[in-house]
Amino acid sequence: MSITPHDERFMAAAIRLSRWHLGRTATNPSVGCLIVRDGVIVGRAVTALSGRPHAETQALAEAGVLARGATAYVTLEPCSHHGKTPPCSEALIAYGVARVVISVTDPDPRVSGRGIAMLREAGIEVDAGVLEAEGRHSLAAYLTRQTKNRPYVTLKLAVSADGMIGRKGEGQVAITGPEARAQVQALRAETDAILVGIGTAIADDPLLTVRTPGLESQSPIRIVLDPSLALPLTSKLVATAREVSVIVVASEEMSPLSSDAEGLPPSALPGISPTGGEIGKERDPNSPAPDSNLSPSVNVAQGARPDLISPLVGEMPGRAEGGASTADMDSRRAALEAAGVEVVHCNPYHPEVLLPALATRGISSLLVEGGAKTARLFLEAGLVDRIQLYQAPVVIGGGGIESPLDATDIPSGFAHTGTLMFGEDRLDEYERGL
Ligand code: AOF
Ligand code: ZN
Repeated sequence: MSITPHDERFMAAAIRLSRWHLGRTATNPSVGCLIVRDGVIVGRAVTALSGRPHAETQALAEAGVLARGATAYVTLEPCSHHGKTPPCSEALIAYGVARVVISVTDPDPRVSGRGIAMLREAGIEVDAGVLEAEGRHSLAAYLTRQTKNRPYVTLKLAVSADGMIGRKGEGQVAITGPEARAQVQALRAETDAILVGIGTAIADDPLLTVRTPGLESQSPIRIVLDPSLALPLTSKLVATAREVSVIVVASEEMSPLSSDAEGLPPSALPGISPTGGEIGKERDPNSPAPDSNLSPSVNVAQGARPDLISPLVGEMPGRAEGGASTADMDSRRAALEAAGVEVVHCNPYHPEVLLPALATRGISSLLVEGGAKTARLFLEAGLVDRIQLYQAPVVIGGGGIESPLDATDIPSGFAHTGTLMFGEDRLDEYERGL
């Protein structure tokens, strides 16, 4: 049977449904499933919070006997593996579904075409690739982590009419209005982690949580690039670290492992990469990193390009990078950890090392929120997938901090994918292909 406009309409609805649990299904993708019989939806579901049960089994349970002879619309190929739950393909077969329409095939090596094969072998008609671009879009975080071993990175910038993102020495300056801020809260809620540089963490003292009523529990993990552990204990981030996780990414030189090793750089330690075994480690910083059970980030870390040394060095004027004594560092680390902050050691200036390490921890989507230097770091590394550029009518005037980009100098490779207005503010979105 060929694809009909009805198929596309139901798939569009399944994709919309899938977005309900975006960012709330752990490492599992948020998948939408509709069971349609004679043009009527008799079962619908999205992957459950935390990732299980999968969408299909719930939708089938709702449809019950009505699933026999029906068509299932699924945004991702039904799974074929016996994981924590039995395979969805088996369930679709058992319920007697006649046809399965799929948007995106699953790159998970345990599935990857086998789900479709199982269905076809059982005599079920399968059509894949329906609204594939839209489907891939809704699964961008999952697909990026699966296929690129890193999170999907969104860079959000709010720029004034005169091209500024803030004012020097003034902390948080309101650039966008309440409607745009509410939209950013919604974006945070569907994102696994949010990242800022230490300059922004100190200057703005941001909370980086979701405060929209009803969405408070969806705050992302908060990450600060903080080479020399300068995050003040009095900051809002540290004060709330026990409610919403905070990870501080410090230089490897600041690692207790590094100082234990009598001057050897961490990468020279046998079997221990600059990142592997560090970023995913348990809280005790004095425990030796295991040299077995290293995370997949090891290879990436060892292949790190040293030429990407950072424009971020100097983000903290007057603070000599690595100038603090070991004892000083140890006590700062201990104080941060006592406050509930997790300190990990990974070169904060090498996103191509940090991102795989975050993916290994199950982070599939990352929102880079500031400041200008951190934005440049990710842009220059070519590790931004989507740019959300808010342009506000506000004028900052003298003492402004220049935006790293505006609508006229979006890096090549990005396509303009839409414009929306939030009050007086204009949001332009640019994306690179997945
Ligand atoms: C589906 N429907 O709703 C989702 C699927 O750890 P497990 O056993 O839950 O398996 C995780 C994998 O299942 C994940 O990597 C992806 O391949 C698939 N997710 N599959 O049939 C769903 N969320
Ligand atoms: Zn499944």
